[in-house]
Amino acid sequence: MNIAGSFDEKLAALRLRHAALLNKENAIDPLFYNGVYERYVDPVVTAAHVPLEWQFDLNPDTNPHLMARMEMNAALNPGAIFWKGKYVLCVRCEGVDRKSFFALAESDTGVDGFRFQERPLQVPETDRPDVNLYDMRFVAHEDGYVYGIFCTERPHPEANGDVSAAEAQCGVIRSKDLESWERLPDLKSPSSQQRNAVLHPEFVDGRYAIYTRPQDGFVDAGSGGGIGLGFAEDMANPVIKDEVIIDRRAYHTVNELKNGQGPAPLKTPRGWLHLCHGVRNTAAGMRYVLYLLVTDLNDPTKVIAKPGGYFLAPQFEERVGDVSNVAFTNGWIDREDGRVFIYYASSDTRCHVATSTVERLLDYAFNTPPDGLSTRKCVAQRNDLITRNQQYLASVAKKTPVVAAAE
Ligand code: BGC
Ligand code: BMA
Repeated sequence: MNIAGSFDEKLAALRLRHAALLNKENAIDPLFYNGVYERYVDPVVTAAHVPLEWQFDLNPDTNPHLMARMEMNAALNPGAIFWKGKYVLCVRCEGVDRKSFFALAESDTGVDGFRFQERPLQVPETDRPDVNLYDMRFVAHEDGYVYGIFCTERPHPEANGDVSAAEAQCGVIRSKDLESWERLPDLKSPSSQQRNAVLHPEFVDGRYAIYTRPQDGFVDAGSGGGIGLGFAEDMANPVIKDEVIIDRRAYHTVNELKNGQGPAPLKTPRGWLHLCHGVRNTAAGMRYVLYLLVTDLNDPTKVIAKPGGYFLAPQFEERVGDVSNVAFTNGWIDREDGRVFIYYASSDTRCHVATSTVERLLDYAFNTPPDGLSTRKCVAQRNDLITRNQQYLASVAKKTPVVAAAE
């Protein structure tokens, strides 16, 4: 559709185009199959979904050319929660000025029709002003609050003139209605920087449990061993003293360089189901994929299932964007009927959904061979599968005489 003509004609055309995008029904991608989850044809939220009022000055006196005064660059890494009958995403919106902000978008179906609320969230500050906020994890905790745990970025206090030296910390807000938010002090943990912190939804031995990702530098996990779980007495002043690494990084796996907890884990009959991201380095830069693991219901520091390899990787156009070759997740929703809506972003640019069920995800988690950690072991695992298939197919063939099969 051409956007041309008078101010009013252009605005009408823009509104039509925007409405068509918001009303477009999504469909399961017919070309993708792995039995574990469905992918969808369209992303669920993109920069183009952001209301026109957030980007254009709609007054012809002050904006005669109907220019976008504050363009959007991307809509990515959404936190998610099911709230009052709606699927609610807390989208990381990013303006062309590289500043990210949070905005809630709601849908009735979880796979399409997402609409932003009237305004973005204005997150209250601590006494150390934030420069950039991103990657919200929403969790309804059993203490009665919905917590929003996110990354706050500021210039490094010892930057010494290096304008790219930054410090990442875990910011905390909480609410009872998703409307008014209280900012709590940033999490204090044994690590000098913190990104990808996530609150566990239940108390563990009477304490708050927080997934962490100890890291040496702003980008590098360095000697930080992997995803940690730390414990805090209260959230009004969250301080982690003891922390254990529950999922270690390993050589030549999908999380060799770094990893992090995605959204808060889901409680299932067989354990806490976790979705995580894993990063490896390549000549073309870092590659981010998602993987799954299960921890013990009574002891969430204990991993009881960890399928080998990635669960979801960016594919086709998902591989291209602002930061290419990235699949990242920090939100998913499980419904009472067992359906799971997995929200992920591709290449720091747009938000997608994949759908599955708790039953299928557990089947995947417990019946996928763990990473063999060497070519020899992986070939043995694949040969085992081939042998079992040959035996099974031979046994069915015996029961079904060839003549009958040919008829
Ligand atoms: C970006 C994040 C990124 C981080 C580490 C931040 O400045 O906003 O998207 O994950 O740097 O590279
Ligand atoms: C990180 C995250 C994400 C981002 C990813 C890839 O460290 O915190 O914000 O999607 O890098 O750039």
